[in-house]
Amino acid sequence: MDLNAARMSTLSLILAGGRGSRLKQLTDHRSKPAVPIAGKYKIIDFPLSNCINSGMRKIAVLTQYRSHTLNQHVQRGWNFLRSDFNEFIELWPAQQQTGEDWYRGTADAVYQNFKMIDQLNSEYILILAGDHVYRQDYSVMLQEHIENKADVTVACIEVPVKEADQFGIMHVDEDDNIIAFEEKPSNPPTMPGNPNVSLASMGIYIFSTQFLRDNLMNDAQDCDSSHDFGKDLIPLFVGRSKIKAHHFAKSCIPNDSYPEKPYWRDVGTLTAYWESNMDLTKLVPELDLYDESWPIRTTHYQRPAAKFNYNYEERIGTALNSVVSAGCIVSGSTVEQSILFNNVRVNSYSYVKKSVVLPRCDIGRYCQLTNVVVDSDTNIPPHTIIGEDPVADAERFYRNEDGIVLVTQAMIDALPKTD
Ligand code: ADQ
Ligand code: ADP
Repeated sequence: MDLNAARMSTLSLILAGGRGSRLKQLTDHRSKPAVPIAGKYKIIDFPLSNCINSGMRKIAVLTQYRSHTLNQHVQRGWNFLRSDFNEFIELWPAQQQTGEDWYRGTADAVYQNFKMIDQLNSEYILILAGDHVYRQDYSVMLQEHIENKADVTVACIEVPVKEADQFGIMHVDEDDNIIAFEEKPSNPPTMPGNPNVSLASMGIYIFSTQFLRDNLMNDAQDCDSSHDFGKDLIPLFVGRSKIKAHHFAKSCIPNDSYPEKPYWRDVGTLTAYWESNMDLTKLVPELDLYDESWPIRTTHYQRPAAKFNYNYEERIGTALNSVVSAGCIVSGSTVEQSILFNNVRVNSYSYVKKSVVLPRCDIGRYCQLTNVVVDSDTNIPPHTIIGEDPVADAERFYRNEDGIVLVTQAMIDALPKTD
């Protein structure tokens, strides 16, 4: 089968059902793939765009937890594929198809949809997480999977050993056969000859459909399984099946300025989320959102352009090293190294630094925000200072061990009223 036929015979499943509780109140009302990121996107726009750009255009998004804004986003912005060309993006919500249970884990989410999967007669299944920020050509990984005649191929990337307990960690031989795999090990093994780095699974898998079907059927019957790819299935294949590693560097779409730095982030924690937004305020970010050959798409609304009102007397009213989205007005205030999502207002004499302000927020006059993530639809009252006093921040808002403060409208509403 040539690569084009193989692409057409690949079904992409985006796992988008998890809560992502380490993002704290950001996932109170929405699932992690629906969390806004990088000024105008939602996290799920990255795997969806990668699929479209890779020519994998049969896509199902498996949803479960608090999926309203995710559904709305996919329905409104991602309904342009043509079913008469056999291309589609569908939402597959958990619907107790195999019994009483909702999706019990990532593998169970796929298992419960196998009737629908079988109807599509795809040779290959690409499994993706809905919560990673990166640009990847999945067809390069597919080609490797086919050339290797693998049962399953797992995408991998080198990560610092201090972060390795957050990932599935593997060992490979000189032919990239996976010879050991442990999910989130407390004592992560490092790569041979490099004690600072471990080889992590990116949670991106290509399966040959028949192999996946057989193994999911077995897993579903296993009472001891948590029905999770990383915890249960992938470790089981090691030593028994043809399980190969695919190095992300081969299929990453890099920024031309950093060809040696493949950019991939699992924005699992508040700090990782804040950092991946901050990455975009760098002079030349590693993640190139301006590369028109690999566009990241999203749902569009009609909005006016961003506006900046300068106070000539006080010499304030600008944004420096920042990403400012459509519909924003920065008025007589300073925004530095920050990301303003759409329709944000920053009012006079305020100073917003190293902060991420989600859609439709209003920052009142004389506020100072440093290292803050402001959830969408939050009105920060005038004279609010956040990021100066760790004790006061932790009392009023959510402040993590890295000093990142998360503010939501519910937290503002709970503040004692001052007249
Ligand atoms: P985690 O990121 O911890 O590890 P998990 O939290 O299970 O894996 O999430 C994977 C994806 O599946 C997410 O997009 C999530 O939304 C979705 N998901 C979770 N539960 C679901 C459910 N019940 N139904 C539908 N979707 C669900 C995984 C691998 C590791 C690997 C990391 C890389 O297990 O081996 O290193 O991804 O980030
Ligand atoms: P969240 O902030 O929860 O991530 P969204 O930003 O996707 O969610 O939007 C929340 C709600 O506001 C949704 O109902 C969405 O359709 C609506 N919405 C967002 N932007 C606009 C807009 N410019 N015009 C009208 N409705 C909008």
